[in-house]
Amino acid sequence: MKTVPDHVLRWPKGELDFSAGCLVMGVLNVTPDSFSDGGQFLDAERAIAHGLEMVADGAAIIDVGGESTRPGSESVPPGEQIGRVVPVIEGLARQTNVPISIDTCDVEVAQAALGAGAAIINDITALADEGLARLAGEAEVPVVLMHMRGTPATMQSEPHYDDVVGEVLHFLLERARRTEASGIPSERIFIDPGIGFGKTLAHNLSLLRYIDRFVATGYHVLVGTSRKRFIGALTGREPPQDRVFGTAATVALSAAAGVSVVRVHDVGAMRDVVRVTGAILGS
Ligand code: HH2
Repeated sequence: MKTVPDHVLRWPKGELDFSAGCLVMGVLNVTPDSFSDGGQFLDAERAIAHGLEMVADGAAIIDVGGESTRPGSESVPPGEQIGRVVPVIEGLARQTNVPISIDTCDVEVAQAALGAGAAIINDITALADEGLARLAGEAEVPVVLMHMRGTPATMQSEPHYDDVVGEVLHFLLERARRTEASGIPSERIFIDPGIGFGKTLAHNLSLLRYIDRFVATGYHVLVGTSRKRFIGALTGREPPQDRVFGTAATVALSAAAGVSVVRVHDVGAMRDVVRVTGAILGS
């Protein structure tokens, strides 16, 4: 087992201070069709304004994406993703020092985003493309490795695991070690169980129930539950914007288990949740 991650993570393009506990990553989808905020921030000026609002609300990272990965979604060509995200990243990078992550599995998109000022790569395919691992190593940026079963188009068709926690953990550890072997130091690697990506309600609940096993690996852990469908299934809440309190339960438990970052839409509310949780824990 590894040691607990250091409190301040520094790299050439940014830093993250974990000394007060769990940090909040704000979601900024520059897409017409994301499950929760699709179409709201396709206009670059509106997206930048929303990003800055999330910074003011306490976001420690802004996660910019140009492609929806909701269940059933189809991929968007790299050129189109670049056209959506680059102006937004440039605008945000000019106006805030908060690190910006690019949510992509495409090398071309990641390269353009890093050029525009992004400082973290968030990859839902856990660097399946080794070119992306090389790029992250050369750019010396942290990476988020997320677990997914299948692709967004197919992932929710009867996902099956014998031991979901063990299998997801095994996959992420294997990818994290491969990423370290490609030259990215362990403290810059975040692992993420990929809530809702090829998982049933029961799978999502098991992964959250045993999230401490992910934390025990010593890698930083990132969890993205915000407004997701499983919360709707548990609460009967529709539309996704009505799932804030359900999200809060997952955020409090994640923070209490030692998760480093929660990826959320409702930044101000979830910042309060992690603050109070952290204070109770004494961090
Ligand atoms: N979830 C989504 C997208 N990217 N990245 C990480 N690391 N972890 C996640 O859980 C995660 C993610 C899906 O949520 P959202 O971006 O709100 O929706 P959409 O994919 O429809 O744009």
